[in-house]
Amino acid sequence: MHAALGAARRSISPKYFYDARGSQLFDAICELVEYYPTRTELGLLRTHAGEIAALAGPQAEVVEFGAGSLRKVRLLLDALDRPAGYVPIDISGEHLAQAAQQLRGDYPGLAVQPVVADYTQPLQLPAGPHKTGMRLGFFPGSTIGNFDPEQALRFLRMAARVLRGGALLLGADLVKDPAVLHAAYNDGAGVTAAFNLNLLARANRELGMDFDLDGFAHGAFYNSPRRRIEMHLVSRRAQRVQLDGQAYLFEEGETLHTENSHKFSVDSLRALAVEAGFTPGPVWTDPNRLFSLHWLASPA
Ligand code: AVJ
Repeated sequence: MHAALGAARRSISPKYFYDARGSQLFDAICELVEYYPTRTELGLLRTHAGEIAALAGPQAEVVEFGAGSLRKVRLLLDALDRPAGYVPIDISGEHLAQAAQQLRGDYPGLAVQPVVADYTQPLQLPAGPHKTGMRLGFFPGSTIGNFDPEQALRFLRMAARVLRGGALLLGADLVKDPAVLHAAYNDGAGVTAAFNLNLLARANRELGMDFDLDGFAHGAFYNSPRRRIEMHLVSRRAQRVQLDGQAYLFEEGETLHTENSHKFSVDSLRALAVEAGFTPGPVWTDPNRLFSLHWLASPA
C-alpha cells in the first residue's frame, strides 16, 4: 500500500480485492445480468465438454490458476475420463479451503490438493498422484486480462513450463461493443462498486488505515486504444489518509487505479500463446462472440 500510494500514478494489483469479503462480492458479480463472461464461459464449457475431454484423455491432473469458488471446474471434472487429481491454486486461503472441502464431498475418488499461493510468483506444485494422464491447466474467467501484456506473457511462459506435455484450457474475454463492456463493470445494483470499494475497507481492517468509504467513488471505463476496462477508486474531494502514521494526500478527482481487464481478439490471444511456447489448438466461441475458450498445447 505504501508503494501504491507513494507512486506518482497510484495503482495497486487487483489481486488484493480477494479477501473473504472480496471473493464473496466477486461471486455476486458473476451472477449479474450485465456481467456476461461467467455465464457465457459456463455455456462454452457445457457445450464443448465432450471435445475437451477427448483432447485431455484419461486420468488428467487438473491444475487451476486462481480457483475461486470452483464452480467452473466441476463442468470440466464431470466431463473428463476418470480425472486423477485436482490442484486448485488461489490467493484467498479461507475461500479456497471451504470450496475444496465441498468439492471433496462431491468427488470422493479425486485427489484434491489445494495450494494457497500467488501464482504470479514462482511456485512449487505438489507431486501428483501416480500413473496420471496429462497435466491440464485451467485458467478460466479471462483472469489473464488482469495482466499487462508483458505480465501475461510471463504467466503463459510459466504455465507452458509447468504443463509441459499437457495443455492449458484458457478463457479470454473478447473485444466488443464498448457499451456492453461498460455495463458489465458498472452494474445497476452497485455490486462492482462495492467490490472495488472493499479494497479500501480491507485496508482499513488489515492495515489500520482510515479511508472514508464515502469519500471515494467507483470509476470504470473502457480504454479503447488499450483494449481494456480500467477500474479506479476516485477521490470525491481533497482528503488525506494515513498508513503507519504517514499521511497521503488525494486531490479531488485523483484516483487509485485498482484493475485492468484486457480484452482480446482470438488471434491476439493465440499469438501471445505462441510467443509463450504453446501450440494453439481448437478455439470455441459463443454465437455472439462475447467470450473465447482456447485449447493451448504445451509440447513435451
Ligand atoms: C476475474 C479478472 C476476470 O476482469 O472481469 C469483474 C474481475 N472486476 N468485475 C474481470 C472483475 C470487475 C474479472 N476477472
